Amino acid sequence: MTAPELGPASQAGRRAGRRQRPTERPYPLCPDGAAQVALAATRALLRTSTADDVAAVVRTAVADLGGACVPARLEPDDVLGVDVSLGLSEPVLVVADPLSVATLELRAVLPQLVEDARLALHRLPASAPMAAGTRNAEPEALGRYVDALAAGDGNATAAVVRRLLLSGVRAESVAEHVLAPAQREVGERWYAGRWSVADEHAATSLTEAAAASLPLPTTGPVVVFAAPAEEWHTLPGRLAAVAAGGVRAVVLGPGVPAEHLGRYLEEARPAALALSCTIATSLIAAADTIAAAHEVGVPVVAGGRAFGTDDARALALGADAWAASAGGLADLVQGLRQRPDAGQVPQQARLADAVPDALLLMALERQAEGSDWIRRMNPWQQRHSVADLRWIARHAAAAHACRDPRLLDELLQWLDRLLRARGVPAVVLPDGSRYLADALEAETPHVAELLLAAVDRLVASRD
Ligand code: B12
Repeated sequence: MTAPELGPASQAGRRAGRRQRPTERPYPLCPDGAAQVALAATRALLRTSTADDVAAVVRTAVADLGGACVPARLEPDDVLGVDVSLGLSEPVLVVADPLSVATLELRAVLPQLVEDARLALHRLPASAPMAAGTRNAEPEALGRYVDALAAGDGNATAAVVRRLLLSGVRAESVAEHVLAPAQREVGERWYAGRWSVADEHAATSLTEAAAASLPLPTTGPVVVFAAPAEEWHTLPGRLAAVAAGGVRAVVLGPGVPAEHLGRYLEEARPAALALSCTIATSLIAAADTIAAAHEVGVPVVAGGRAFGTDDARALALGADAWAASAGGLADLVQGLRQRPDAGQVPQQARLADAVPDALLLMALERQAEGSDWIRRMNPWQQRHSVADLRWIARHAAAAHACRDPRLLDELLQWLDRLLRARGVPAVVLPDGSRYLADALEAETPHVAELLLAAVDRLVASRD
């Protein structure tokens, strides 16, 4: 039998360039017998205080029983079919001579040993190894996490996160490379009609728990993470906060009314407000939030999906800076000053944002005159159509406020794919949007004009 390959923990330790413990035995040498080795290993597991310790006990026990640990990717022969990586590294298999007593003993002892090691990992204090995190999550971790989400297995999602942290992965990387892309995948599955709203909620609740288990950065200037009123997407802000190394992050969670946030900021006096916006219908409220922060002298960095891919929307709404991700926030916040020329939300944008039901119903009735499909809708579908029209009007309002017509293009493309995937005829969206623009014309001509131009672009893009 050859000498054992590097075990999982020492691989992780080397990659991270972390301090290596001396290679002392984690328990005394046992004279003979698998039962003695198993007992000594279990006792040693009870004394472990780090993930490296746990992995070392397993590795030593495997060696004492006459086996060796080999990374599965090396496709070793004579494997016993047990992964002893404990999720701390890539899969690691145990090999032993199939004609030896070692194989019999390992078969008898290994399952319980691995189970005991898992329990030992579970009771380790989360904080110490987290603080030592220095490396990024491997891409496979995302796959493991999404599989656990899809299975609705909260123990498994928690275990993936915990093992990543225990193996020295930075909390920032767990947020940015595992939880955030996993949630985007959740959104894709719902959007494509593969997952119901209930499936999405079930998965999201597991990620909310996982995100809450990640430590927030605590050293540096205080940055308050908040969302404007009506914004329910709290995860983006929380994950951004976890990833914002070099600041002391305070997370307020779901949308806060501008006036209340202003009062809070006046007391807290943070270096900056990090404003997170995911849906464009909360952008006008975001402008109010920015104004409230400015009133008490707090500069604002805007971020999140709704602000798009450059600083145009953020600056038009009065923010002092925009960032695509929270990684560079600490530098950005240093010396961040309130801009003197913060913008105003145009009156027409406010009117269209608060579009009355009567106007939406009028647009739908006019559309029904020329469309059998709309006339045959049941009351539930009608309510949905009115909601869709409101959604479009509010995006047009936000596009006007941000002086960014791309915002409407994104919305119409998104709705077009969504409605078509759910069997709605292709003509319904452009027709409905045009009737809506007609209805908006009298009070909010700029908004109506923006909408009509965007519908033309949508139709042209289909040809
Ligand atoms: C989970 C979820 C929800 C949950 C939110 C739960 C929660 N606790 O957050 C609930 C069920 C409440 C929800 C509701 C809705 N949702 Co939703 N939701 C999602 C989903 C699946 C995941 C959100 C998420 O966490 N994303 C992952 C985050 C981490 O990524 P991120 O947003 O890019 O954020 C990163 C960066 O942008 C940055 N960042 C974020 N904020 C900030 C701030 C600063 C200052 C900085 C520097 C950086 C930064 O850091 C983050 C971490 O990397 C998304 C899909 C998606 N693609 O995101 C849909 C999604 C956002 N939702 C969508 C929709 C339509 C809705 C609803 C309108 C549905 C409905 N009909 O009711 C409502 C709106 C409710 C409201 N008023 O806000 C659409 C939006 C489409 C559009 N055109 O705008 C999406 C894209 C789904 C889809 N595929 O179509 N949703």
